[in-house]
Amino acid sequence: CARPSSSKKKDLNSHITTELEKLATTYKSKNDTWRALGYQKAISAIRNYPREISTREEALKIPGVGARLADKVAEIIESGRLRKVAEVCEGEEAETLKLFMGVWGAGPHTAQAWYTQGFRTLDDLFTKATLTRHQEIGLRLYKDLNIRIPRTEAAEIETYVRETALGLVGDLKVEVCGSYRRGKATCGDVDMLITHPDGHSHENLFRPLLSHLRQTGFLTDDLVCQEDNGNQQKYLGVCRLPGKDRLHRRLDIIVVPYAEFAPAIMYFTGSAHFNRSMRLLATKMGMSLSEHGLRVGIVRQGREKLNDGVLVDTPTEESIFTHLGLQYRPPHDRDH
Ligand code: DCP
Ligand code: MG
Ligand code: MN
Repeated sequence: CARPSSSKKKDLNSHITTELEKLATTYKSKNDTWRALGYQKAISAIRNYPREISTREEALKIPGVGARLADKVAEIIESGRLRKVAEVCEGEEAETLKLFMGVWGAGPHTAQAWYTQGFRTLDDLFTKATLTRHQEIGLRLYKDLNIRIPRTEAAEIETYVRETALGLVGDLKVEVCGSYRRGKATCGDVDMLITHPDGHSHENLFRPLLSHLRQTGFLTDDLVCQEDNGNQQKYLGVCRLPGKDRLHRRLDIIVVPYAEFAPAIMYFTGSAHFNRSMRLLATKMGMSLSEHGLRVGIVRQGREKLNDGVLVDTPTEESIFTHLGLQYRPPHDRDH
């Protein structure tokens, strides 16, 4: 779906999309990007379909659903499941790739390479694989990092970071974005965005904040510390709240200038799929949307931008939707 739909629809065909998702995920982990993308497109189309699909013919009429996919839809409608899922997703190779993809820093390519080298368990990776620094952290903390974070704990992490930040610079604006802001019950990580309404006081925060959080032992491992991303500073790492029995949790922090607050919070709230749709729509309208801002009057040749266009003032997320001719969608309505 190129155009983000303006209101949330009930997912009437989740029994179908759930089965197809399993295939898409497995193909992705097998690096069969082409096939994974085909399924992903069909899944989006089926999700946006406003009625419960009851026949093969009906499925076939949905754009993005071809004959072979319609057969699969029919099989799910009739039997509630897909035999191909067992075939493709439940073999030894698929299970091993899934296991290896759980290592932070390992994508489908690496997982496949490890499998080809004969590794089958995490212990094989520990003892025999050549690991990058990220993968070493991902493997050491494998168990913790593969457990999702309950909302309540994400809120505790937020409070911890917020209070540390406010101890350094007053009147900061601190927001948790990502799946948390979209209202999910559990989160893969905590995504925090920090800015300062005066337009410049955010500049002195990034390094002192990180060194404070390290000193207290809250940050346990650094993954990425990126300062050259235009005016935005980005930290990806691992934290752990003080106290007994706490798990290591993934934490992302971005610090942005106030002028970029709206495009940044929109980007960082996601979902990734929603962001892709919004950027695609902007492109079709001769604009360009990023976490830094919305630009109009972009001339393109194929995919290449021939000019920088003109930055428009976007003080709020609402204003970005308006510029794109869309109705506002609150965060909990931005999953697709
Ligand atoms: N993002 C994006 N494209 C990516 C990665 C991220 O647009 N390739 C944006 C949208 C995401 C946001 O950044 O919602 C945060 O990224 P996360 O990976 O933390 O994703 P979520 O918070 O949405 O989900 P999770 O619960 O898995 O963390
Ligand atoms: Mg997240
Ligand atoms: Mn994140």
